[in-house]
Amino acid sequence: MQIEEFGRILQANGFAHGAGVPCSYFKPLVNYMTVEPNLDYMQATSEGEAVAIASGLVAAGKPAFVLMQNSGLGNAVNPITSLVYIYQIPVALFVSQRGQPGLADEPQHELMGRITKELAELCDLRTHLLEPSSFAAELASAQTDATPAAWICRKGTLEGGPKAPPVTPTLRSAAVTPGNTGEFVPIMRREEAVLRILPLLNRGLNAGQAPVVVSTTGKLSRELYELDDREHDKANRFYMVGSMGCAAGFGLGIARARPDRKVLVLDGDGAVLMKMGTLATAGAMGTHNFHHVVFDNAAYESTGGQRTASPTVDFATVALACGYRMAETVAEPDALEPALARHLGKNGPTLLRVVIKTGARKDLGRPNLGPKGVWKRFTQYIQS
Ligand SMILES: Cc1ncc(C[n+]2csc(CCOP(=O)(O)OP(=O)(O)O)c2C)c(N)n1
Ligand SMILES: [Mg+2]
Repeated sequence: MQIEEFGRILQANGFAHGAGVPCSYFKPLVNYMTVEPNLDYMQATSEGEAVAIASGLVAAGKPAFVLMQNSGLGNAVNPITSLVYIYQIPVALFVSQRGQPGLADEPQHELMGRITKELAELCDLRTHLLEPSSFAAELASAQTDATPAAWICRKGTLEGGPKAPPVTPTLRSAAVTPGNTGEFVPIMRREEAVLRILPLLNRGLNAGQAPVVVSTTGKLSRELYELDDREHDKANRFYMVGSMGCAAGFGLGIARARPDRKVLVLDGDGAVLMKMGTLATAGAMGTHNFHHVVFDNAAYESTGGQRTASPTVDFATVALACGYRMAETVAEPDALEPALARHLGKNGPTLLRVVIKTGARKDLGRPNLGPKGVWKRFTQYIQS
């Protein structure tokens, strides 16, 4: 299939955005996108992150596709099963088939080459072989049915296109210093910290000017919901369940789709460590409306308080080293809200690390909207 035809079908179905990790089978497409101004492509650090970014774009009303080698389907299984599946997000996944049975290939592709189609089907993706004769109709019907779908791309299916223009990047090596340094002693529990930033989450809500808030899986989302959503409907909230580590990628997708809105991701140390590559993606994209807060209790608290690697990881320094424009750490209760207000007032990406104690209420509830309810309320809010 000539790449111009493939690109034409994507655009005819409203696709202007994609994210992914390359495979040599997609070289024609990635090259083509470097010269095709109507297709915006984000280089992700993992296929799971690409799925999260594409999901954020779709949530904000922009059809989005993902490119991945079939080896990366393994990296994406969790976001597919616990993000795409539960909300039935109609992302379009293009999965190359290295190790296709009958073709000589490297040993690392053999097993995945054999199970690619079955694995995609097991993940409840509507699965097709990419063929020039049927692709346009299949893509159109997946979009009409709002169904997540995967196309398996075999060697040579996509062809033609331009050569990639030569790039000579300048690589950066620089000492970075966060807005503040030192040792920080945890004082607040997570719920108190969340309570203190609520006014900033809600400011301008009725005028459509509040930040769009994405919160990570676990007790943080449950606390945020209990504090002011259960009783007072807050449509600007997306509570992620599962897809650990994907809140930032999802927020980046929304931020890309809606440059006019501030996106605030409330994350956990364990979740950030799981997909720390997303800090690099955020820095590389330089997304001006992306603001990241990491509630750092040095623990996987939601699963019982097991220790994370965070005491030796300064997320503020890591974020700056990844290209964030501003990063600092806060532990003092009275300093938290002013610090976040300062971040929201600056161009992103910014990162605020909030040092907290472990501990949560015993009777913590769960959003009674359910995932589908959260999705419906949130997408209506952001797309209106
Ligand atoms: C891929 C995946 N692995 C493990 C889990 C189980 N899990 C749910 S929440 C959580 C801890 C998250 O830790 P952190 O982000 O630091 O948040 P905290 O609970 O400390 O607020 C874990 C391990 C999961 N949901 N998904
Ligand atoms: Mg934690």
